[in-house]
Amino acid sequence: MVKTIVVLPTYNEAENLPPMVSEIFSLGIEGLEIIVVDDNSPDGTGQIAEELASRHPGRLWVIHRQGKLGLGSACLRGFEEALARGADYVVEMDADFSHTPSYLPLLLEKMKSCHLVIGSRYVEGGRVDERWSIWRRLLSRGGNLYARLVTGLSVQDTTSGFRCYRREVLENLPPIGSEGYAFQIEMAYLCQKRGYRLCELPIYFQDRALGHSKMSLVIILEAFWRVWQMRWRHR
Ligand SMILES: Nc1nc2c(ncn2[C@@H]2O[C@H](COP(=O)(O)OP(=O)(O)OP(=O)(O)O)[C@@H](O)[C@H]2O)c(=O)[nH]1
Ligand SMILES: [Mg+2]
Repeated sequence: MVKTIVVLPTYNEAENLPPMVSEIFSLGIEGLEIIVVDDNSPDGTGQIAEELASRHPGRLWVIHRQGKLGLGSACLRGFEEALARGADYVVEMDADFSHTPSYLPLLLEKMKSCHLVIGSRYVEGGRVDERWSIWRRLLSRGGNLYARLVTGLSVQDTTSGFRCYRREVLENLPPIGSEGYAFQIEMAYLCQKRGYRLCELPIYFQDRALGHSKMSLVIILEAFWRVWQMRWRHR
């Protein structure tokens, strides 16, 4: 049986985490477990995660970090734990319902012939929330184009954080310092450089209904310079 572990990084997702967990488990995917990586959320998400862990013994694990240390390092911590728990497939997804749990079976199906599957907004059949402003659309599209031009990445959606990695891809990772969108770009770039097969699954990305976005100008600017750094570092 293939063992799949879903890594859910959380920062102030108290309202979203319980329904996310129950939707994921209700899909009935055999051998699926969840690892929540919480950064000491002031809204008590970490405590809620602990309650979920006791409600789902042996199927849900919680990692607590001391404070908001960033999405990239939260994912890396979750990946490390997933490998230690014997995962064959490691899924990364947001805990705010922008990444719809019902795509998981399709994502896993595609893994049979790929090393990394990206839930993609920019391949045919994919799209973003209709409520996105023209500016957000331009930023996301423009940022993707820029990242692809600088790195030579073949995928259309380089910044999507809805993904599944094969175990071997996450073993022996070099140090990765990126945190936000740059983290997603760098991980994809590393995979491509190492000759792994990258695939995309069209998804509809819906805006979060509850809680607040942690996206910031710092995260956007980080991606703009990091793409040059990663090209040099993983040459
Ligand atoms: N552990 C941890 N999780 C984080 C951190 N920053 C964001 N997250 C989580 O990462 C996921 C994505 O963050 P969002 O704030 O939704 O950011 P986004 O999806 O890029 O932006 P929006 O589309 O505006 O929501 C969510 O599950 C967050 O709770 C962090 O520093 N630490
Ligand atoms: Mg979000």
